[in-house]
Amino acid sequence: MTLRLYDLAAADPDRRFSPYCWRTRLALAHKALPVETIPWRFTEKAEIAASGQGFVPVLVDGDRWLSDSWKIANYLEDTFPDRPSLFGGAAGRSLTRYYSTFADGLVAAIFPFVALDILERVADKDRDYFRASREKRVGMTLETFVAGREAKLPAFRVGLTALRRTLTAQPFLAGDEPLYADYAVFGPFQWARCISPFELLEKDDPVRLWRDRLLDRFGGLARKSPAYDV
Ligand SMILES: N[C@@H](CCC(=O)N[C@@H](CS)C(=O)NCC(=O)O)C(=O)O
Repeated sequence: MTLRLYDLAAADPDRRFSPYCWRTRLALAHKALPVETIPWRFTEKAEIAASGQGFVPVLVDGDRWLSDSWKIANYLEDTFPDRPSLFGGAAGRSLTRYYSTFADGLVAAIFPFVALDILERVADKDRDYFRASREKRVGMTLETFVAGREAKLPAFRVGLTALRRTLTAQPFLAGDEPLYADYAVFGPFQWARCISPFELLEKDDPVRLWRDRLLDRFGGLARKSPAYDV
């Protein structure tokens, strides 16, 4: 039975922009598992109610409804053990949890650069919900939150130093070939380029070159998705 994935979409249903859904999509591709992706909007909570919560990714495997990208990655690893491993063993699984958590922090670090760009591109029916829920979260208007973003860029880029040094020494976080740790960290960068024309990474930044290598994986799965050339 084909797997189904509820995947966050903008007004344009082909513009998929969730950092968490991108992790899952690359994990499914890594395991060579075909998936039907279903465009989902923030306010379509009823469509994923069977998962018992209101966030995507939601993966449907037969009568099983799974949520949370980390749980889904573990489910895929355990359910399809004969397919290429996402973690590279038990120690790899534990270490990957750190990368996944680190990547959650990247989502928060990138949000001040892209918050208004998201607002402009979400479906009409999502706009009020997105503004209200995010302004409550950040404690100010999105306009104030994003103001002067260029000035915040140098500190953001310095914050990527450990990532940059690692990716200067080796092509992927997992070594010569990517594993889920790479997909987890890639998600926030793919989120940004799918929803915002703001240039987060300099063209010759090793982090950007690594991101671009991942864009080309799986027949260009992530590169083919609507995005900005930044
Ligand atoms: N911990 C979750 C986070 C998922 C998440 O935050 N998803 C966002 C989309 S990027 C969402 O569905 N938000 C719904 C909302 O804000 O109502 C995971 O790793 O899957």
